[in-house]
Amino acid sequence: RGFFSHYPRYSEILSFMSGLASRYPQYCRYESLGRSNEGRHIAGLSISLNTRTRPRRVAYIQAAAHGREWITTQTVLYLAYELLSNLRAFQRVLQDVEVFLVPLVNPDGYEYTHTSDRFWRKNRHRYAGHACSGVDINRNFGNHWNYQGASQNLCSEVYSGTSPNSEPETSAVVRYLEFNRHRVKLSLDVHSFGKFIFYPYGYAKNTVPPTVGTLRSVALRAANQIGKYRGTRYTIGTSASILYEASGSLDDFAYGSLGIPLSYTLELPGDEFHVPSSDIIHVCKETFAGFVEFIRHVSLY
Ligand code: 0X9
Ligand code: ZN
Repeated sequence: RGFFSHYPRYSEILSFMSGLASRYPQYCRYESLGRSNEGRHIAGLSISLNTRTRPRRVAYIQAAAHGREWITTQTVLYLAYELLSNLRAFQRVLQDVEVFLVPLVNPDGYEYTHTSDRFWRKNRHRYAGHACSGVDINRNFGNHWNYQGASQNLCSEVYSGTSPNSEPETSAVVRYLEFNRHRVKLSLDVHSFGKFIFYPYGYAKNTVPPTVGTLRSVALRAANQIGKYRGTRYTIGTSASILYEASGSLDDFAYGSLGIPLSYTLELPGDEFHVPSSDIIHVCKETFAGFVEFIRHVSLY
């Protein structure tokens, strides 16, 4: 069974990641950013041309902040696999750039979608005396926290948590990004579904960031690269203007709070959250071209 023809469980994902790290020790490092509510690792992979020197810039890409968005993890693991299998071809792109991947930000939610509820979105934070559980990790970041498109009702799908950054999954990501804030030039948060590339700000309508021109043109180039594989067409804009307002998301936090110049949320294709297994490889391949295009722009900063 090929890795990209089925949806792996948490433990299979971790072995795939540590397998890559041990197969390419000079180019790839496995690390845990912290642990989830239920104690699982928030696992990261660092990919660069030389693990002994520290590249000046970082391209950060994460997936599956929402448990049910299975396809997103696969595309990020495919990126790791393809980069490492063809490192020579990507020498220029990786010049002084480290690619840092977190394919499964919400391992508890992801496992829960395999065991109990296929369409679970949030993490698995339990509250004593409450029947409802879970915080939406993509409403828990500390930028305009709980301002719009988020809820303080813990039964809501967009429950923002007790305070900004209250969740271990969120703070693992924040700790990494804050520690590396001067090196991280790209933050890509991969979600599904809808074929969108969102740039900031998503917290409110008609909030245009100063560098909107750059944000748009890089997104346009990535969308063009994605389209080359089989014609998939993405829509580019802010989530507030083309989908809905939602505050406390990673994209706004990375750009607005940390000053990371290229910050996006990708919504992968699919007619629903579940993408058939036979389509995994195609989504991985087309998205790969987009990822590489985004990473290419990191070396300009
Ligand atoms: O609602 C979300 O978190 C994202 N869509 S999803 O269907 N995958 O849940 C979109 C987030 C876009 N970014 C901002 N609104 N800031
Ligand atoms: Zn999502």
